Amino acid sequence: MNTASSDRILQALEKFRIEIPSWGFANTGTRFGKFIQAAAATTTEEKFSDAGQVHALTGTCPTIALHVLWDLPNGIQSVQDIQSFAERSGVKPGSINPNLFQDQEYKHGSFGNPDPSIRVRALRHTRDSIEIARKLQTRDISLWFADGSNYPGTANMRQRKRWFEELLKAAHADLSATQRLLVEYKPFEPAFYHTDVADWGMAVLLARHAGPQAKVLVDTGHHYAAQNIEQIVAWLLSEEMLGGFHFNDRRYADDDLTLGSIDPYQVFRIFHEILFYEWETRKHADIAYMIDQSHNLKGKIEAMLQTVSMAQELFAKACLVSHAELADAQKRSDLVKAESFLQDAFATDVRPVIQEWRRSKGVPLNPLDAFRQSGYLERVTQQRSARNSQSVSSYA
Ligand code: RM4
Ligand code: MN
Ligand code: MN
Repeated sequence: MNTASSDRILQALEKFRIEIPSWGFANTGTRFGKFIQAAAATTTEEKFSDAGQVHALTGTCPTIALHVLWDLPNGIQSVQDIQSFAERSGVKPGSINPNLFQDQEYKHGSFGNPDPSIRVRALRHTRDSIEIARKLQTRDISLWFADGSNYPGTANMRQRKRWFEELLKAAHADLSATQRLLVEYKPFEPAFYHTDVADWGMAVLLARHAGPQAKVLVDTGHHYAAQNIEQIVAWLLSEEMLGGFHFNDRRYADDDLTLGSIDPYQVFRIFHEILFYEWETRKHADIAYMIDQSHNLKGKIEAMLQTVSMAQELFAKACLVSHAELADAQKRSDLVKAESFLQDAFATDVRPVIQEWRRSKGVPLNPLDAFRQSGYLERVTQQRSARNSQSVSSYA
């Protein structure tokens, strides 16, 4: 690789940050059961500690996404605890995720629930979450709704859309100038007939209706199998509606597998669309890169380290595409040449440059090896195993 290319990667890595989810360090499972890991985090403090390890070893993950119900059990009263965990662990709170799906009251939905008192409750929780984000000085409030129905004829879809419009607008009115609402979509699960915010088009309409600080969040696992996600990304960029990502990989549905484990080329193509947009428009795409994975078989910290390295690699590869040459080949409809710019970039081994960057940052050249040698896992396994053997109940 020539110096210009490696400089490009080094510069890009300097700006590349990815947020890790607190729930990725806790015990999780499938709907058939949960396999407990002796080293899993059972308290928010432990989740911060594990996230701190990932950041210390990669230099790339300074923030941790929080789920209000799981990490701030006393709502706004828990803010002080979060602040002290953040100080101790060296990672700051990141996006705040209200939980509008787990309480029994949300059985028939939250913002789309036909019972007005449940809708009021859901809005109150969202407003509290905005307040929590303000107190923690974090920018994004990330909304995912499980709302939907299982059988035809059981829900008034148009009415529910109106309730979503109304409540998202009310939530938006609470934002301070620098905050954002991110609206995530998902085609199915847990509802299996209709989901209220099922795709990016619905998310865009709702976000636009809510106000200028509402944007769309793309969870890469929330699409039908053959969908062209990078085209969705390109459209959202062109509409200035792309707010962030929940990265993970999938084979069948919302599998939450390790990023790039199934289809690394797709993640590369997503990064490419973003960088191509930035080159063409000379604008900075202000996107929150976040991971949404919770592993029930792989070691949680190891899986996170693997993910962060993969994200860096795929982002670095995407940086190698020569935009001017690509645009020229596209103009001339030189299909083979145009495609080869992507293929060549994807085929390049960028790992030596990533190691060079790590050396310059004083972080280990191989974060996974360094983690295995650090003794952290053995230490927490000893400290946490007794508690983990008893905790089989909560999701995260
Ligand atoms: C959903 C969605 C949300 C996440 C929950 C746990 O499928 O991806 O972003 O918060 O799972
Ligand atoms: Mn998600
Ligand atoms: Mn998901």
